[in-house]
Amino acid sequence: MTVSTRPEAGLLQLIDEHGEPTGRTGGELPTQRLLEGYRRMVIGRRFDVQATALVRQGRLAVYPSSHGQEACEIGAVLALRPTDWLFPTYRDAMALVARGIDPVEALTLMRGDRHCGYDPRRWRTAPQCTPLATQLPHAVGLAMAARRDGTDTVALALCGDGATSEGDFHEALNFAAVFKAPVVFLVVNNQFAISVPLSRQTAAAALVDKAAGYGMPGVRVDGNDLAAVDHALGAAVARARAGDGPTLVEAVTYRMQPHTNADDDTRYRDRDEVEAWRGRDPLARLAAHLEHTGVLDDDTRARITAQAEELAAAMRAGLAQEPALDPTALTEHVYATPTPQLREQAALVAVELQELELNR
Ligand SMILES: Cc1ncc(C[n+]2csc(CCOP(=O)(O)OP(=O)(O)O)c2C)c(N)n1
Repeated sequence: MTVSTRPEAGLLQLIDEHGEPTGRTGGELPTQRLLEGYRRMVIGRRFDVQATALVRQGRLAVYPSSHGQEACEIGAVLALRPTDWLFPTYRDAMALVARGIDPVEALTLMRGDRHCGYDPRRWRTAPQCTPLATQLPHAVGLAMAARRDGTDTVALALCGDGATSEGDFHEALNFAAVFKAPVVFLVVNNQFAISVPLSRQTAAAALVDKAAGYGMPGVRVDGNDLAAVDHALGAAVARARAGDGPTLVEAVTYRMQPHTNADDDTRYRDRDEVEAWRGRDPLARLAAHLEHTGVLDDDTRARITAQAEELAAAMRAGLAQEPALDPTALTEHVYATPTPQLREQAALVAVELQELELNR
């Protein structure tokens, strides 16, 4: 079974594949906000293309591309205030850059240097999560703690379609719904978990149907339509902030590239299917819409392209430098107060390093 047999009914779309408004909400589309979203999407795609090239040059160990998923990545960041928290996965480096994190720091994990290259507290962005779905209970925990502290902070957690089969996904959603945690779950349904298609991941007609089982609202949006993603997440974040509990948003999109550079997707998916999704490109669609409305002209395009090229040049320069690594940092940030075992491990590493130094 291929993804084209999945039901498309109930999909919120505000701008269609030709850039035309669908009139689905009845309201005006926020043109300036969408232009800012478009700017971040163009920069995000340039980041993604550059990161993919840096893998080929041996500068990155691995890179999971989010090419084609830009509306989800940028929509997630647009929905949040700087005081809110983002819980990304390994595929969401583009969202980190859109949040303001330095692109080289955003790629530290993919370089294989450390688990996280940025300060999570400063950016209110958790380290990118590699084990599937474990970021979801973390997001719920942070949201509960923020509420107990008397703040109106919201946590937004991203996960993939494959992550919905993990126990942590169910535990997080159930707990969040029962205790009305101020959290939003954004399932980026890109149709595949490596080689496993959605049809083998769930027997539900749509992932959003899971929301009802936990007693929370669910919205299914066209994940290649920034306006729809922004609209749905805006409402979900406002609901969480008002104390009305969590929402599950399923964004239906497609992974245009292989899972990572280590994967050969020609072995499990049809080229016609990939090409069909190319016609739904989130950037082209929003560009067409913004051109129709007159806010995207040649000058604006040139300015955005220049910003994207500047970022790509900074990535090339930053990743051309050999990283300064301190092996003793391995045991830092594990616990606020290191355990005796951790201190022992740190001491062993220090002794080994000293011996290496002496034998040079
Ligand atoms: C707990 C856990 N089990 C298995 C894996 C191996 N694994 C890495 S990525 C992946 C597929 C994830 O697919 P999905 O959640 O749809 O996210 P996507 O990569 O498509 O963004 C799997 C099974 C893992 N990282 N963590």
